[in-house]
Amino acid sequence: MSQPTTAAGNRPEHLFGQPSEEVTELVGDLYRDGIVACRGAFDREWVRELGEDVEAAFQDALARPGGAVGRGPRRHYVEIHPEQLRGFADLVSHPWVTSLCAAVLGPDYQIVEVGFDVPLAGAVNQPWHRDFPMPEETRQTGKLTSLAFNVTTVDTSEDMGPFEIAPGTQWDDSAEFGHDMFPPRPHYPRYESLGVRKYPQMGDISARSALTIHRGTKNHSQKSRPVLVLGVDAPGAGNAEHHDLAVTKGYWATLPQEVRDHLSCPVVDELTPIVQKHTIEGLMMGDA
Ligand SMILES: O=C(O)CCC(=O)C(=O)O
Repeated sequence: MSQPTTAAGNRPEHLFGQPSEEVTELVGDLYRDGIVACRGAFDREWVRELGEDVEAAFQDALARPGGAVGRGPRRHYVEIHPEQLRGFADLVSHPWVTSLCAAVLGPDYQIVEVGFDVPLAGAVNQPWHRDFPMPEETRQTGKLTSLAFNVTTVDTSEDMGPFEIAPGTQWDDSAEFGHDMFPPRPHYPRYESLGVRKYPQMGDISARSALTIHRGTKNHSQKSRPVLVLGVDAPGAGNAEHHDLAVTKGYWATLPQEVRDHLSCPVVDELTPIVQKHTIEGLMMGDA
């Protein structure tokens, strides 16, 4: 059993436009670590509202067949439509989000996914994983073609089973990864030695490559730890086909042009609740 090799790129040679020094440094950190964060991007009141909207969407999804998908025991994932969140336009207009997307993915970046993970009390360690296989373009050129933003709706503490991520492993490449996403168990010591647990607080945003190897850990508390997921693609990255984002005509009319420019989803009379299709089969059983 051999350890993973590292793909071509871990330097941000693919910056779009002429970002400020601050954004250039941020992109450098993202290319190096596979994850970056913006502390206190929103106030707690904004996050409380987000938490209410996520909870309402979660209850709605649980009540519908196929409304929520398992991500392991006592863990759920739900994909939703943007207008289910009162704060959607604020989030996707936040300068930290827009400048990072533009610099990494280019000016025509596309929002392809809005959803949330809910690890409940009793959720167990997930297997180490990435969220999808490494795209051929990334393997060949070292260029990241998508970003996943996360916004916690609660203050994270150690007992809540924090998100754990192994910085730098977005470039790991191995024929031994199950489904090109799951490092086999003999690789675990590498991820355990690199792994960093994250304790985001209400108002923080993180951005990561979904390729950076990570896992949700065991929730020892009685609390759930809902976290919003915003998926953004470079043009042609292809993740939109795994998602069912749509907006109503009425909602579209309220959106500023700068937000519309990054939503290429259908504009419809009425929303259809999303039947989840982004299953990650290897996560269903949990790990330990
Ligand atoms: O626990 C988390 O915050 C993330 C869970 C996760 O990585 C997943 O379900 O794919």
